[in-house]
Amino acid sequence: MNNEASTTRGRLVIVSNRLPVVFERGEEGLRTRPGSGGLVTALAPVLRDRGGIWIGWSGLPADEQEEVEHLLDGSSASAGYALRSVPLTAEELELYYYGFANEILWPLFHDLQSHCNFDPAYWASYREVNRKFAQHIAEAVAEEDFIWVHDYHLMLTGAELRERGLGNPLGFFLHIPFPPPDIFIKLPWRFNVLNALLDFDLLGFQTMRDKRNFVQCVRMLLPEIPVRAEGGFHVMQHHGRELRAGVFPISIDVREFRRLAASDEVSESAWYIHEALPDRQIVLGVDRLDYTKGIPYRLEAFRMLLRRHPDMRGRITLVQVVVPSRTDIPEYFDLKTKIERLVGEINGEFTTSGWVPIHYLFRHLTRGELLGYYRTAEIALVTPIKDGMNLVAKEYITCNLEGNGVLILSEFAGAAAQLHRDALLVNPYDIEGTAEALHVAFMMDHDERRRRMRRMRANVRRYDIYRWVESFLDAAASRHLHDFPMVSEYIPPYDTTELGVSI
Ligand code: GDG
Repeated sequence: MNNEASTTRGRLVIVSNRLPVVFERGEEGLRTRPGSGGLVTALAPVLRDRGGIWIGWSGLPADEQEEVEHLLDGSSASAGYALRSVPLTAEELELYYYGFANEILWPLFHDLQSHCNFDPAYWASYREVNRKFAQHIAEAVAEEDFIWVHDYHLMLTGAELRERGLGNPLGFFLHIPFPPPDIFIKLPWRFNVLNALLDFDLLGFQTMRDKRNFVQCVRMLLPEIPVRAEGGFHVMQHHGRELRAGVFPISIDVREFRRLAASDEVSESAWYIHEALPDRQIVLGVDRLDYTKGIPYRLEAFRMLLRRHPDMRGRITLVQVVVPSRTDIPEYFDLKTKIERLVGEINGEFTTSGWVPIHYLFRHLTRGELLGYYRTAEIALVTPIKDGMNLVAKEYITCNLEGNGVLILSEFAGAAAQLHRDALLVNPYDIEGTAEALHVAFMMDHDERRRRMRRMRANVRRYDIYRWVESFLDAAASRHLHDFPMVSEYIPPYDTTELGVSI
Protein backbone atom coordinates (compact mmCIF):
# COMPACT_ATOMS: atom_id res chain seq x y z
CA MET A 1 0.00 0.00 0.00
CA ASN A 2 1.37 3.41 -0.85
CA ASN A 3 -0.82 5.70 1.27
CA GLU A 4 1.47 5.99 4.25
CA ALA A 5 1.99 9.76 3.87
CA SER A 6 1.65 11.27 7.31
CA THR A 7 -1.03 13.90 7.77
CA THR A 8 0.83 15.49 10.64
CA ARG A 9 3.62 16.99 8.58
CA GLY A 10 1.65 18.96 6.02
CA ARG A 11 -0.89 21.74 6.23
CA LEU A 12 -4.63 21.19 6.49
CA VAL A 13 -6.66 21.93 3.36
CA ILE A 14 -10.43 22.10 3.85
CA VAL A 15 -12.64 21.89 0.78
CA SER A 16 -16.38 22.58 0.87
CA ASN A 17 -18.96 23.82 -1.60
CA ARG A 18 -19.19 27.17 0.21
CA LEU A 19 -16.44 29.18 1.85
CA PRO A 20 -17.01 30.00 5.54
CA VAL A 21 -17.30 33.70 4.76
CA VAL A 22 -20.38 35.86 4.25
CA PHE A 23 -20.25 38.48 1.49
CA GLU A 24 -22.43 41.53 2.05
CA ARG A 25 -23.09 44.38 -0.34
CA GLY A 26 -23.40 47.64 1.57
CA GLU A 27 -23.26 51.30 0.58
CA GLU A 28 -19.46 51.16 0.34
CA GLY A 29 -19.59 48.12 -1.92
CA LEU A 30 -18.86 44.48 -1.22
CA ARG A 31 -17.52 43.44 2.21
CA THR A 32 -16.94 40.16 4.01
CA ARG A 33 -17.57 38.96 7.50
CA PRO A 34 -16.47 35.61 8.96
CA GLY A 35 -19.02 32.77 9.01
CA SER A 36 -20.22 31.69 12.43
CA GLY A 37 -21.01 27.97 12.11
CA GLY A 38 -19.66 25.33 14.49
CA LEU A 39 -17.52 23.74 11.80
CA VAL A 40 -15.51 26.86 11.02
CA THR A 41 -15.14 27.70 14.73
CA ALA A 42 -13.66 24.28 15.42
CA LEU A 43 -11.46 24.15 12.34
CA ALA A 44 -10.09 27.70 12.52
CA PRO A 45 -7.60 27.07 15.37
CA VAL A 46 -6.27 23.94 13.64
CA LEU A 47 -5.94 25.80 10.33
CA ARG A 48 -4.07 28.61 12.08
CA ASP A 49 -1.75 26.36 14.13
CA ARG A 50 -0.91 23.93 11.40
CA GLY A 51 -1.15 26.34 8.49
CA GLY A 52 -4.00 25.85 6.15
CA ILE A 53 -6.25 26.73 3.27
CA TRP A 54 -10.02 26.68 2.87
CA ILE A 55 -11.19 26.21 -0.70
CA GLY A 56 -14.80 26.76 -1.78
CA TRP A 57 -17.27 28.82 -3.75
CA SER A 58 -17.84 32.38 -2.54
CA GLY A 59 -21.60 32.41 -3.16
CA LEU A 60 -21.21 35.17 -5.76
CA PRO A 61 -21.38 35.01 -9.57
CA ALA A 62 -18.17 34.20 -11.47
CA ASP A 63 -18.05 37.69 -13.03
CA GLU A 64 -17.38 39.15 -9.57
CA GLN A 65 -14.40 36.83 -9.07
CA GLU A 66 -11.76 39.58 -9.24
CA GLU A 67 -13.41 41.57 -6.47
CA VAL A 68 -13.99 38.35 -4.46
CA GLU A 69 -10.32 37.41 -4.66
CA HIS A 70 -9.26 40.84 -3.58
CA LEU A 71 -11.56 40.71 -0.55
CA LEU A 72 -10.49 37.17 0.32
CA ASP A 73 -6.87 38.31 0.53
CA GLY A 74 -7.95 40.64 3.33
CA SER A 75 -10.13 37.98 5.00
CA SER A 76 -7.29 35.46 4.84
CA ALA A 77 -4.99 37.84 6.67
CA SER A 78 -7.48 38.36 9.50
CA ALA A 79 -8.54 34.68 9.67
CA GLY A 80 -4.92 33.49 9.91
CA TYR A 81 -5.30 30.97 7.09
CA ALA A 82 -5.79 31.28 3.33
CA LEU A 83 -9.21 31.40 1.69
CA ARG A 84 -9.35 30.47 -1.99
CA SER A 85 -12.46 30.75 -4.07
CA VAL A 86 -13.59 28.50 -6.90
CA PRO A 87 -15.66 30.58 -9.34
CA LEU A 88 -18.93 29.06 -10.54
CA THR A 89 -20.88 30.29 -13.55
CA ALA A 90 -24.66 30.77 -13.42
CA GLU A 91 -25.07 27.65 -15.57
CA GLU A 92 -22.85 25.54 -13.30
CA LEU A 93 -24.80 26.73 -10.33
CA GLU A 94 -28.05 25.75 -12.00
CA LEU A 95 -26.91 22.29 -13.11
CA TYR A 96 -24.30 21.19 -10.56
CA TYR A 97 -25.66 22.80 -7.40
CA TYR A 98 -29.43 23.23 -7.82
CA GLY A 99 -29.53 20.28 -10.20
CA PHE A 100 -27.29 17.35 -9.28
CA ALA A 101 -26.69 18.20 -5.62
CA ASN A 102 -30.18 19.44 -4.72
CA GLU A 103 -32.48 17.57 -7.10
CA ILE A 104 -30.68 14.22 -7.14
CA LEU A 105 -28.24 13.61 -4.29
CA TRP A 106 -30.17 15.42 -1.55
CA PRO A 107 -33.51 13.59 -2.07
CA LEU A 108 -31.93 10.23 -2.97
CA PHE A 109 -29.61 10.17 0.04
CA HIS A 110 -32.64 11.01 2.24
CA ASP A 111 -34.49 7.97 0.78
CA LEU A 112 -36.86 10.14 -1.28
CA GLN A 113 -36.17 8.85 -4.77
CA SER A 114 -39.57 10.01 -6.02
CA HIS A 115 -38.35 13.62 -5.54
CA CYS A 116 -35.35 13.06 -7.83
CA ASN A 117 -34.92 14.53 -11.29
CA PHE A 118 -32.24 12.36 -12.91
CA ASP A 119 -31.38 14.83 -15.68
CA PRO A 120 -28.18 13.72 -17.49
CA ALA A 121 -27.16 17.38 -17.95
CA TYR A 122 -26.90 17.63 -14.16
CA TRP A 123 -24.40 14.77 -14.07
CA ALA A 124 -22.22 16.27 -16.79
CA SER A 125 -22.03 19.53 -14.88
CA TYR A 126 -21.40 17.79 -11.54
CA ARG A 127 -18.40 16.07 -13.09
CA GLU A 128 -17.15 19.32 -14.62
CA VAL A 129 -17.44 21.27 -11.38
CA ASN A 130 -15.78 18.51 -9.33
CA ARG A 131 -12.97 18.58 -11.89
CA LYS A 132 -12.75 22.34 -11.52
CA PHE A 133 -12.53 22.06 -7.73
CA ALA A 134 -9.81 19.41 -8.13
CA GLN A 135 -7.89 21.76 -10.42
CA HIS A 136 -7.99 24.53 -7.80
CA ILE A 137 -7.01 22.13 -5.03
CA ALA A 138 -4.11 20.71 -7.05
CA GLU A 139 -2.80 24.24 -7.70
CA ALA A 140 -3.00 25.21 -4.03
CA VAL A 141 -1.53 22.21 -2.19
CA ALA A 142 1.97 21.01 -1.40
CA GLU A 143 2.99 17.37 -1.34
CA GLU A 144 2.30 16.52 2.29
CA ASP A 145 -0.84 18.57 2.90
CA PHE A 146 -3.86 16.71 4.22
CA ILE A 147 -6.90 17.45 2.06
CA TRP A 148 -10.26 17.12 3.81
CA VAL A 149 -13.28 17.37 1.50
CA HIS A 150 -16.77 17.99 2.89
CA ASP A 151 -20.09 16.69 1.72
CA TYR A 152 -22.11 15.38 -1.17
CA HIS A 153 -21.42 18.24 -3.57
CA LEU A 154 -17.82 17.11 -4.00
CA MET A 155 -17.77 13.31 -3.99
CA LEU A 156 -15.72 13.06 -7.21
CA THR A 157 -12.86 15.35 -6.19
CA GLY A 158 -10.75 12.53 -4.71
CA ALA A 159 -10.82 10.57 -7.96
CA GLU A 160 -10.10 13.72 -9.97
CA LEU A 161 -7.09 14.47 -7.77
CA ARG A 162 -5.76 10.92 -8.11
CA GLU A 163 -6.15 11.20 -11.88
CA ARG A 164 -3.90 14.24 -11.73
CA GLY A 165 -1.34 12.07 -9.95
CA LEU A 166 -1.74 13.63 -6.49
CA GLY A 167 -0.52 11.28 -3.75
CA ASN A 168 -1.64 13.48 -0.83
CA PRO A 169 -3.63 11.91 2.00
CA LEU A 170 -7.30 12.59 1.26
CA GLY A 171 -10.24 12.58 3.68
CA PHE A 172 -13.95 12.97 3.02
CA PHE A 173 -16.82 13.53 5.43
CA LEU A 174 -20.46 13.04 4.42
CA HIS A 175 -22.77 15.33 6.42
CA ILE A 176 -25.97 13.75 5.10
CA PRO A 177 -27.04 10.09 5.35
CA PHE A 178 -25.70 7.41 3.01
CA PRO A 179 -28.65 5.45 1.57
CA PRO A 180 -29.10 1.67 1.64
CA PRO A 181 -28.16 -0.30 -1.53
CA ASP A 182 -31.71 -0.69 -2.87
CA ILE A 183 -31.99 3.11 -2.96
CA PHE A 184 -28.43 3.94 -3.97
CA ILE A 185 -28.66 1.70 -7.06
CA LYS A 186 -31.39 3.95 -8.45
CA LEU A 187 -28.66 6.51 -9.17
CA PRO A 188 -27.82 6.17 -12.88
CA TRP A 189 -24.19 7.07 -12.07
CA ARG A 190 -23.91 4.69 -9.07
CA PHE A 191 -20.67 3.05 -10.22
CA ASN A 192 -18.97 6.38 -10.96
CA VAL A 193 -19.87 7.81 -7.55
CA LEU A 194 -18.97 4.69 -5.57
CA ASN A 195 -15.67 4.18 -7.37
CA ALA A 196 -14.78 7.84 -6.90
CA LEU A 197 -15.39 7.64 -3.14
CA LEU A 198 -12.97 4.74 -2.94
CA ASP A 199 -10.15 7.04 -4.04
CA PHE A 200 -10.12 8.82 -0.68
CA ASP A 201 -7.98 7.41 2.16
CA LEU A 202 -10.47 8.09 4.94
CA LEU A 203 -14.26 8.29 4.64
CA GLY A 204 -16.23 9.65 7.58
CA PHE A 205 -19.94 9.01 8.17
CA GLN A 206 -22.31 10.38 10.81
CA THR A 207 -23.60 7.01 12.06
CA MET A 208 -23.05 3.26 11.96
CA ARG A 209 -26.15 3.08 9.77
CA ASP A 210 -24.54 5.26 7.08
CA LYS A 211 -21.25 3.39 7.15
CA ARG A 212 -23.06 0.07 7.00
CA ASN A 213 -25.07 1.26 3.98
CA PHE A 214 -21.90 2.36 2.21
CA VAL A 215 -20.12 -0.94 2.89
CA GLN A 216 -23.17 -2.87 1.67
CA CYS A 217 -23.21 -0.81 -1.54
CA VAL A 218 -19.53 -1.63 -2.12
CA ARG A 219 -20.14 -5.33 -1.46
CA MET A 220 -23.11 -5.40 -3.80
CA LEU A 221 -21.89 -3.23 -6.67
CA LEU A 222 -18.14 -3.85 -6.48
CA PRO A 223 -17.78 -7.42 -5.16
CA GLU A 224 -14.18 -7.59 -6.38
CA ILE A 225 -13.13 -5.01 -3.74
CA PRO A 226 -11.77 -6.76 -0.61
CA VAL A 227 -13.44 -5.40 2.56
CA ARG A 228 -12.45 -6.18 6.13
CA ALA A 229 -13.35 -4.83 9.57
CA GLU A 230 -10.39 -3.59 11.61
CA GLY A 231 -10.22 -1.48 14.78
CA GLY A 232 -13.64 0.11 14.30
CA PHE A 233 -13.02 0.85 10.61
CA HIS A 234 -14.03 -0.96 7.48
CA VAL A 235 -10.94 -1.23 5.33
CA MET A 236 -11.11 -1.57 1.54
CA GLN A 237 -8.47 -1.90 -1.12
CA HIS A 238 -8.70 0.03 -4.34
CA HIS A 239 -6.17 1.08 -6.98
CA GLY A 240 -3.33 -0.19 -4.79
CA ARG A 241 -4.37 2.01 -1.88
CA GLU A 242 -6.17 1.35 1.35
CA LEU A 243 -9.35 3.21 2.21
CA ARG A 244 -10.75 3.26 5.74
CA ALA A 245 -14.39 4.09 6.51
CA GLY A 246 -15.28 5.21 10.03
CA VAL A 247 -18.03 6.83 12.09
CA PHE A 248 -17.58 10.42 13.33
CA PRO A 249 -20.85 11.87 14.66
CA ILE A 250 -20.70 15.64 14.28
CA SER A 251 -21.49 17.92 17.20
CA ILE A 252 -21.63 21.58 18.25
CA ASP A 253 -19.45 24.09 20.09
CA VAL A 254 -20.94 23.18 23.47
CA ARG A 255 -19.04 25.76 25.55
CA GLU A 256 -20.08 28.59 23.23
CA PHE A 257 -23.76 27.57 23.21
CA ARG A 258 -23.77 27.31 27.00
CA ARG A 259 -22.11 30.69 27.36
CA LEU A 260 -24.60 32.35 25.03
CA ALA A 261 -27.59 30.58 26.58
CA ALA A 262 -26.57 31.92 30.00
CA SER A 263 -26.12 35.50 28.72
CA ASP A 264 -28.43 38.28 29.91
CA GLU A 265 -29.79 38.78 26.41
CA VAL A 266 -30.91 35.16 26.03
CA SER A 267 -32.15 34.88 29.63
CA GLU A 268 -34.32 37.95 29.12
CA SER A 269 -35.57 36.76 25.77
CA ALA A 270 -36.47 33.36 27.29
CA TRP A 271 -38.34 35.07 30.10
CA TYR A 272 -40.33 37.28 27.71
CA ILE A 273 -41.27 34.35 25.50
CA HIS A 274 -42.81 32.50 28.42
CA GLU A 275 -44.34 35.62 29.91
CA ALA A 276 -46.28 36.05 26.66
CA LEU A 277 -47.37 32.38 26.74
CA PRO A 278 -48.16 31.84 30.43
CA ASP A 279 -49.45 28.71 32.19
CA ARG A 280 -48.64 26.27 29.43
CA GLN A 281 -45.85 24.15 28.05
CA ILE A 282 -44.13 25.35 24.89
CA VAL A 283 -43.30 22.78 22.23
CA LEU A 284 -40.60 23.99 19.84
CA GLY A 285 -39.98 22.99 16.22
CA VAL A 286 -37.16 24.70 14.25
CA ASP A 287 -36.52 23.67 10.67
CA ARG A 288 -35.38 24.95 7.32
CA LEU A 289 -38.23 24.74 4.77
CA ASP A 290 -37.42 21.29 3.39
CA TYR A 291 -39.41 18.15 2.70
CA THR A 292 -36.92 16.01 4.69
CA LYS A 293 -37.90 17.79 7.90
CA GLY A 294 -41.32 16.13 8.18
CA ILE A 295 -43.14 19.33 9.16
CA PRO A 296 -46.62 18.35 7.83
CA TYR A 297 -46.54 14.99 9.71
CA ARG A 298 -45.55 16.85 12.84
CA LEU A 299 -48.46 19.28 12.51
CA GLU A 300 -50.84 16.35 11.97
CA ALA A 301 -49.48 14.78 15.15
CA PHE A 302 -50.11 17.98 17.09
CA ARG A 303 -53.70 18.07 15.74
CA MET A 304 -54.15 14.43 16.79
CA LEU A 305 -52.91 15.28 20.30
CA LEU A 306 -55.48 18.08 20.65
CA ARG A 307 -58.29 15.87 19.32
CA ARG A 308 -57.47 12.86 21.47
CA HIS A 309 -56.58 14.71 24.65
CA PRO A 310 -58.98 17.65 25.03
CA ASP A 311 -57.40 18.37 28.43
CA MET A 312 -54.26 19.53 26.57
CA ARG A 313 -56.12 22.42 24.95
CA GLY A 314 -55.09 25.75 26.40
CA ARG A 315 -52.15 24.11 28.20
CA ILE A 316 -49.76 23.52 25.32
CA THR A 317 -48.54 25.75 22.46
CA LEU A 318 -46.50 24.66 19.47
CA VAL A 319 -44.01 27.29 18.29
CA GLN A 320 -43.02 26.18 14.79
CA VAL A 321 -40.18 28.16 13.22
CA VAL A 322 -39.71 27.56 9.51
CA VAL A 323 -36.63 29.17 8.00
CA PRO A 324 -37.34 30.29 4.41
CA SER A 325 -35.49 28.35 1.75
CA ARG A 326 -35.82 28.20 -2.04
CA THR A 327 -39.47 29.27 -2.23
CA ASP A 328 -38.93 30.15 -5.91
CA ILE A 329 -38.94 26.40 -6.61
CA PRO A 330 -42.48 24.95 -7.00
CA GLU A 331 -41.86 21.95 -4.73
CA TYR A 332 -40.73 24.17 -1.86
CA PHE A 333 -43.48 26.68 -2.48
CA ASP A 334 -46.03 23.83 -2.38
CA LEU A 335 -44.58 22.60 0.91
CA LYS A 336 -44.91 26.09 2.37
CA THR A 337 -48.52 26.27 1.18
CA LYS A 338 -49.25 22.86 2.73
CA ILE A 339 -47.72 23.86 6.07
CA GLU A 340 -49.65 27.13 6.14
CA ARG A 341 -52.91 25.39 5.26
CA LEU A 342 -52.40 22.90 8.10
CA VAL A 343 -51.49 25.63 10.60
CA GLY A 344 -54.61 27.56 9.52
CA GLU A 345 -56.84 24.49 9.84
CA ILE A 346 -55.53 23.53 13.28
CA ASN A 347 -55.68 27.07 14.64
CA GLY A 348 -59.14 27.45 13.10
CA GLU A 349 -60.35 24.27 14.79
CA PHE A 350 -58.98 24.84 18.29
CA THR A 351 -58.22 28.52 19.00
CA THR A 352 -60.11 30.01 21.96
CA SER A 353 -59.90 33.49 23.43
CA GLY A 354 -56.44 33.75 25.00
CA TRP A 355 -55.02 30.59 23.39
CA VAL A 356 -53.73 29.97 19.86
CA PRO A 357 -52.42 26.39 19.55
CA ILE A 358 -49.72 27.01 16.92
CA HIS A 359 -47.46 30.07 16.71
CA TYR A 360 -46.02 29.89 13.23
CA LEU A 361 -42.89 31.92 12.38
CA PHE A 362 -41.77 31.89 8.76
CA ARG A 363 -38.45 33.68 9.05
CA HIS A 364 -34.84 33.36 10.08
CA LEU A 365 -34.32 34.03 13.81
CA THR A 366 -31.31 35.82 15.23
CA ARG A 367 -29.02 33.58 17.24
CA GLY A 368 -30.27 35.32 20.43
CA GLU A 369 -33.95 34.70 19.58
CA LEU A 370 -33.31 31.06 18.70
CA LEU A 371 -31.46 30.43 21.95
CA GLY A 372 -34.25 32.15 23.87
CA TYR A 373 -36.68 29.56 22.49
CA TYR A 374 -34.25 26.71 23.15
CA ARG A 375 -33.84 27.82 26.72
CA THR A 376 -37.46 28.22 27.55
CA ALA A 377 -39.28 25.49 25.58
CA GLU A 378 -40.41 22.57 27.77
CA ILE A 379 -40.49 20.20 24.81
CA ALA A 380 -38.50 20.11 21.54
CA LEU A 381 -40.10 18.30 18.62
CA VAL A 382 -37.31 17.25 16.23
CA THR A 383 -38.91 14.86 13.76
CA PRO A 384 -37.16 14.83 10.37
CA ILE A 385 -38.08 11.90 8.14
CA LYS A 386 -34.33 11.42 7.64
CA ASP A 387 -31.36 13.52 8.76
CA GLY A 388 -27.58 13.08 8.76
CA MET A 389 -27.27 14.22 12.37
CA ASN A 390 -29.55 17.19 13.26
CA LEU A 391 -27.77 19.83 15.28
CA VAL A 392 -30.97 21.48 16.51
CA ALA A 393 -31.44 18.51 18.87
CA LYS A 394 -27.94 18.94 20.33
CA GLU A 395 -28.30 22.73 20.57
CA TYR A 396 -31.63 22.40 22.42
CA ILE A 397 -30.14 19.99 24.95
CA THR A 398 -27.12 22.22 25.48
CA CYS A 399 -29.15 25.42 25.92
CA ASN A 400 -31.71 23.84 28.24
CA LEU A 401 -29.81 25.14 31.27
CA GLU A 402 -32.72 24.53 33.68
CA GLY A 403 -32.57 20.86 32.68
CA ASN A 404 -36.35 20.44 32.56
CA GLY A 405 -36.87 19.97 28.82
CA VAL A 406 -37.96 16.84 26.97
CA LEU A 407 -36.57 15.99 23.54
CA ILE A 408 -38.88 14.16 21.13
CA LEU A 409 -36.60 12.88 18.40
CA SER A 410 -37.08 11.05 15.10
CA GLU A 411 -35.47 7.64 15.10
CA PHE A 412 -34.32 8.48 11.56
CA ALA A 413 -32.15 11.43 12.63
CA GLY A 414 -28.46 10.61 13.08
CA ALA A 415 -28.68 12.14 16.56
CA ALA A 416 -30.91 9.21 17.63
CA ALA A 417 -27.87 6.92 17.63
CA GLN A 418 -26.45 9.01 20.46
CA LEU A 419 -29.56 10.11 22.34
CA HIS A 420 -31.94 7.17 22.03
CA ARG A 421 -31.84 6.27 25.70
CA ASP A 422 -33.03 9.60 27.02
CA ALA A 423 -34.98 11.24 24.21
CA LEU A 424 -38.51 10.08 23.39
CA LEU A 425 -37.92 8.44 20.03
CA VAL A 426 -40.67 8.47 17.41
CA ASN A 427 -41.23 7.27 13.89
CA PRO A 428 -42.09 10.62 12.26
CA TYR A 429 -44.49 8.93 9.81
CA ASP A 430 -46.45 7.56 12.77
CA ILE A 431 -48.86 10.40 13.54
CA GLU A 432 -50.57 8.59 16.42
CA GLY A 433 -47.24 7.55 17.97
CA THR A 434 -45.89 11.10 17.77
CA ALA A 435 -49.11 12.50 19.25
CA GLU A 436 -48.81 10.07 22.17
CA ALA A 437 -45.11 10.94 22.64
CA LEU A 438 -46.19 14.58 22.96
CA HIS A 439 -48.65 13.56 25.64
CA VAL A 440 -46.02 11.52 27.49
CA ALA A 441 -43.60 14.47 27.27
CA PHE A 442 -46.22 16.88 28.60
CA MET A 443 -47.03 14.61 31.53
CA MET A 444 -43.43 13.67 32.37
CA ASP A 445 -42.58 14.64 35.93
CA HIS A 446 -39.71 16.93 36.83
CA ASP A 447 -37.42 14.26 38.26
CA GLU A 448 -37.69 12.14 35.14
CA ARG A 449 -37.11 15.16 32.90
CA ARG A 450 -34.04 16.18 34.86
CA ARG A 451 -32.60 12.68 34.90
CA ARG A 452 -32.93 12.30 31.17
CA MET A 453 -31.75 15.81 30.36
CA ARG A 454 -28.72 15.45 32.66
CA ARG A 455 -27.57 12.34 30.81
CA MET A 456 -28.17 13.88 27.38
CA ARG A 457 -26.31 17.06 28.35
CA ALA A 458 -23.35 15.04 29.61
CA ASN A 459 -23.38 12.98 26.43
CA VAL A 460 -23.30 16.00 24.10
CA ARG A 461 -20.74 17.78 26.31
CA ARG A 462 -18.34 14.81 26.21
CA TYR A 463 -18.29 14.76 22.46
CA ASP A 464 -18.30 18.31 21.09
CA ILE A 465 -17.24 19.68 17.73
CA TYR A 466 -13.61 20.06 18.83
CA ARG A 467 -13.46 16.37 19.68
CA TRP A 468 -15.05 15.60 16.32
CA VAL A 469 -12.34 17.50 14.42
CA GLU A 470 -9.63 15.93 16.55
CA SER A 471 -10.98 12.41 16.06
CA PHE A 472 -11.14 12.77 12.27
CA LEU A 473 -7.64 14.23 12.04
CA ASP A 474 -6.28 11.57 14.41
CA ALA A 475 -7.87 8.83 12.36
CA ALA A 476 -6.27 10.30 9.25
CA ALA A 477 -2.84 10.73 10.83
CA SER A 478 -2.45 7.79 13.16
CA ARG A 479 -4.95 5.36 11.67
CA HIS A 480 -6.45 5.14 15.13
CA LEU A 481 -10.20 5.46 15.69
CA HIS A 482 -11.45 7.11 18.89
CA ASP A 483 -13.94 5.01 20.74
CA PHE A 484 -17.45 6.44 20.93
CA PRO A 485 -19.47 3.84 22.79
CA MET A 486 -22.55 6.05 22.88
CA VAL A 487 -22.99 5.95 19.12
CA SER A 488 -22.40 2.33 18.37
CA GLU A 489 -25.26 0.51 20.00
CA TYR A 490 -28.39 1.80 18.33
CA ILE A 491 -30.22 -0.09 15.63
CA PRO A 492 -33.69 1.11 14.66
CA PRO A 493 -36.54 0.47 14.99
CA TYR A 494 -36.55 1.57 18.57
CA ASP A 495 -38.46 -0.50 21.06
CA THR A 496 -40.41 2.12 22.98
CA THR A 497 -41.16 -0.27 25.83
CA GLU A 498 -37.51 0.25 26.84
CA LEU A 499 -38.42 3.77 27.86
CA GLY A 500 -40.61 2.53 30.62
CA VAL A 501 -43.40 4.67 29.22
CA SER A 502 -46.14 3.65 26.88
CA ILE A 503 -46.25 5.58 23.66
C1 GDG B 1 -26.31 19.11 7.31
C2 GDG B 1 -27.10 17.82 7.54
C3 GDG B 1 -26.16 17.67 9.84
C4 GDG B 1 -31.83 26.86 12.09
N1 GDG B 1 -32.77 27.82 12.12
C5 GDG B 1 -32.17 28.96 12.49
C6 GDG B 1 -30.83 28.68 12.72
N2 GDG B 1 -30.64 27.39 12.46
C7 GDG B 1 -29.36 26.68 12.58
C8 GDG B 1 -29.38 25.75 13.76
C9 GDG B 1 -28.38 24.67 13.34
C10 GDG B 1 -28.46 24.70 11.82
O1 GDG B 1 -29.15 25.89 11.44
C11 GDG B 1 -29.21 23.52 11.23
O2 GDG B 1 -28.59 22.36 11.65
P1 GDG B 1 -28.65 20.97 10.87
O3 GDG B 1 -28.04 19.91 11.70
O4 GDG B 1 -30.04 20.74 10.39
O5 GDG B 1 -27.60 21.25 9.69
P2 GDG B 1 -27.62 21.54 8.12
O6 GDG B 1 -26.52 22.48 7.85
O7 GDG B 1 -28.95 21.99 7.70
O8 GDG B 1 -27.32 20.13 7.44
C12 GDG B 1 -27.43 17.63 9.01
C13 GDG B 1 -25.35 18.92 9.52
O9 GDG B 1 -25.11 19.07 8.11
C14 GDG B 1 -23.99 18.89 10.20
O10 GDG B 1 -23.22 17.80 9.76
O11 GDG B 1 -26.51 17.67 11.21
O12 GDG B 1 -28.08 16.38 9.20
O13 GDG B 1 -28.30 17.86 6.76
O14 GDG B 1 -27.09 25.01 13.73
O15 GDG B 1 -29.01 26.45 14.90
N3 GDG B 1 -29.95 29.61 13.14
C15 GDG B 1 -30.43 30.88 13.34
N4 GDG B 1 -31.73 31.21 13.11
C16 GDG B 1 -32.63 30.29 12.69
O16 GDG B 1 -33.81 30.63 12.48
N5 GDG B 1 -29.58 31.82 13.78
